[in-house]
Amino acid sequence: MTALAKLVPPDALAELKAVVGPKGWVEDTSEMERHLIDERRLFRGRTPAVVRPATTREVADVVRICQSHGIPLVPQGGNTGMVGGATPHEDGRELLLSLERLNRIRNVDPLDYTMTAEAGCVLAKLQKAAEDVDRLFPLSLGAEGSCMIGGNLSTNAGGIAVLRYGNARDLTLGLEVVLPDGRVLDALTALRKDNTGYDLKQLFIGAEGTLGVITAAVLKLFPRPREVVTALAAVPSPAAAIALLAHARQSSGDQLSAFELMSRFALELVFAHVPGTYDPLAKAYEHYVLLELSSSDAEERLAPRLEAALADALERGLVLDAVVASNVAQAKTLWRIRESITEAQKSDGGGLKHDVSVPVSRVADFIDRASAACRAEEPGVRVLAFGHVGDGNVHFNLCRPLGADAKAFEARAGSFNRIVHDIVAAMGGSISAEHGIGRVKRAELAHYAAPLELELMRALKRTLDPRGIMNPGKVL
Ligand code: FAD
Ligand code: 2HG
Ligand code: ZN
Repeated sequence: MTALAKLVPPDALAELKAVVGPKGWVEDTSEMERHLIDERRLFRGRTPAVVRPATTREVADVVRICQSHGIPLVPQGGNTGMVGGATPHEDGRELLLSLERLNRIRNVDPLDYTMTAEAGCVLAKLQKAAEDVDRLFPLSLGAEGSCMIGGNLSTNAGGIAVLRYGNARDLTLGLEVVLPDGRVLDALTALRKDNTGYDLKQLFIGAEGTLGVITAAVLKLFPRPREVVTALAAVPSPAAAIALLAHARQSSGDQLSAFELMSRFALELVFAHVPGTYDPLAKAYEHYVLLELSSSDAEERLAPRLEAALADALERGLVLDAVVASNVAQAKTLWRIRESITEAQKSDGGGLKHDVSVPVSRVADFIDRASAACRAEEPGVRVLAFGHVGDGNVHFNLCRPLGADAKAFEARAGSFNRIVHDIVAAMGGSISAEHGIGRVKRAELAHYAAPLELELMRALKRTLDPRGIMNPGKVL
């Protein structure tokens, strides 16, 4: 008996193939390959087939058929997730549900400042569609050329613009969801205010495909920035970076739109592994901040404002040196350094990731304590701490000691997790600020979440998905 026949009875197979047609059904192993390895290459999953529905109706029919036969499904968007949530398990007992053909922009409404897009739309395409009508869709992350809005919403993605615009949840007005029994929850409202009972869409945002399949969303748009100014500032310490954050917020007329911390080690990894990147400052410093001001008013004159704020910070000892980008190309060069850190760590051989958040005021203390504790555990460990510190979100990543075996180092994830996450928990922080739980952090969620929280999460899962077909073994 084939793996497919073991999972899908013949009548269900015929029904599924009839629903999605030949373009929507993939069994060829080489074609399936790109769906089966996660972004970090932590998992290599198996599945007998990838199902690729092209409409909400098709998604609903696929889910209904699978539910009635008890066939588990793993939804997948751009497969850029960091926690293995979109990868099927190794036993091949799940179908992979790719949303990539469900990729129409249904409507862009500049008057309402909204856009209605299907789950498989690539994020960069949505940013462009908003720009085409002189609006901004502000969700922005390094993977924007390949991640999809359904995946962004299912992970409640953050990124570099959360400081001004909020995360994916904050950018969502309405949602269309196929429930685990195949019914379609049509909550595609563009309303800014709607207090008619429970806000059901929130259940599915950040649920990582465990409660249903997001098929479309109504997203918020904003005025398009016409004046943007970007700077890289060398700072003496993470504590100085946080003081600079408070200063820049106040002195910029509330125009601060991004504030990212990077260490010298992060920059060096990028310069070593990412062609075309180079140090924009003459001297090397231990810590850097990439900051950006933006305004929809073209006459705002943000550059002199930022220069004045940086000069003031220099006098106060919060900044050691800085470069303000004088054109768009220079700004892109600065952002490229920041956005390439993930790729650089991957080229260095991977390592461990802790996507954590603490109150903004405790970021520096967290980095100091976690770095010292990890170095005490393993003196040669290379700490790669960077991230969206304007939101209190640190990517506290670890690279193996030089010369050490990559797999052996990864195998120590459990001990490093405990060290880092205990410090986070003691500071009232979160063990997953933006990447989610997926498969990688399941045990960590079970360890750190309050029993009542876990009980409520399990009750929701049982109520919506009693047969457990939606992305089993993820999150809970
Ligand atoms: P996938 O990886 O395909 O799926 C993610 C999860 O959502 C899985 O559990 C999957 O089952 C589920 N899912 C996908 N689509 C649906 C759907 N339609 N309905 C229900 N469930 C679904 N993340 C951030 O938050 N901030 C960042 O700054 C950031 N930067 C990144 C930079 C790089 C270079 C990379 C590689 C990743 C980055 N990420 C970041 C992580 C990742 O890009 C985001 O989590 C992204 O939102 C995932 O989208 P995706 O379409 O690739 O989802
Ligand atoms: C980022 O902010 C992403 O660049 C990825 O969230 C972080 O690689 C990481 O750990
Ligand atoms: Zn991030």
